[in-house]
Amino acid sequence: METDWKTCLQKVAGILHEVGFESHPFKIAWYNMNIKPIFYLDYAEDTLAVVIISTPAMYEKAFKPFICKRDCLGVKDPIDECIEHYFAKVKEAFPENEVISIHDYELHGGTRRPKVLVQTAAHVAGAARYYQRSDLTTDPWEEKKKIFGVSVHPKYGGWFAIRGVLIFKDVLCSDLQRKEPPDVVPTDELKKELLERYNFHWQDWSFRDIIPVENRYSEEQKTYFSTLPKDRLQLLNSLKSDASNIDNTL
Ligand code: B12
Repeated sequence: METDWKTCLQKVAGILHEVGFESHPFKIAWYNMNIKPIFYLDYAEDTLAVVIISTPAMYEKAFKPFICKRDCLGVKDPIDECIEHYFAKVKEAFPENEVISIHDYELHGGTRRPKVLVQTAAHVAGAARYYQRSDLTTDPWEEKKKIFGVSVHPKYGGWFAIRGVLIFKDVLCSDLQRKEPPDVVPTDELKKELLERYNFHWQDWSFRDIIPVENRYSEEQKTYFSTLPKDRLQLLNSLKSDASNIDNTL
């Protein structure tokens, strides 16, 4: 029997939302129409895809319990391992369907080109607006200067990450309605400020507070992310010794 896209979305949300993720659907056609052909996702236009965002709550609700339950040997990045665990959980819930997952960090061999442009995906899904220099009416930077674009979430500003996409290869969503991502950074002045903070001062976290937010990363989470991956093992060990982090639902 053909799977209904609405049922798919409900199931995905049921697995991910309680542990601090958001899921937003989009059609493959919406994604492909914005980008250069070299980045296309090669699926039928009406194929259902879902972009997965981690909110500030993911660290406490998914990551800490995951770390306490598993032996992370430092082979892979523990955050990546945790996200992979949850993506796998979603796939397991769809034994009848072919679900393809692409993580934000996956690159094509050789070219090192990202397999998915998650900022574009989150924009077309209406989840977080992607601000680029081309959005400014007057471009204030030197033409040759590389200015990276940045996504802003209506509730969490810059306090989130876009973890990847799930593609339901055999599920079509012809009647899915497109939602415009809210333009929460409406003026040229603020857009310029956002792009400057993101490109030149990203380490001070300030681009994340470009708009008032509902929730941001805890101090502990900030410490974790600002610690070099090679030094994170010690932090992880202290998390493990705190029994209050243990959750038996994994
Ligand atoms: C490579 C990479 C880097 C590289 C290069 C940055 C770059 N943007 O190219 C480096 C190492 C420098 C980097 C650094 C950082 N990164 Co980085 N990075 C990536 C990664 C893996 C790929 C980006 C990329 O190469 N894109 C390819 C280029 C060509 O894409 P593009 O510029 O968007 O161009 C497309 C659009 O313009 C589109 N397009 C054209 N017209 C239109 C119109 C519309 C309406 C739309 C929607 C699209 C669109 O078409 C183009 C393609 O043809 C992404 C994750 C991912 N898979 O997307 C994270 C990502 C962009 N990074 C992220 C972050 C947070 C950072 C850092 C702060 C470090 C960190 N991890 O904490 C710094 C900040 C940048 C800085 N000041 O240095 C976040 C950004 C989150 C956000 N809020 O936007 C991402 C999304 C990772 C994530 N999981 O959330 N990063």
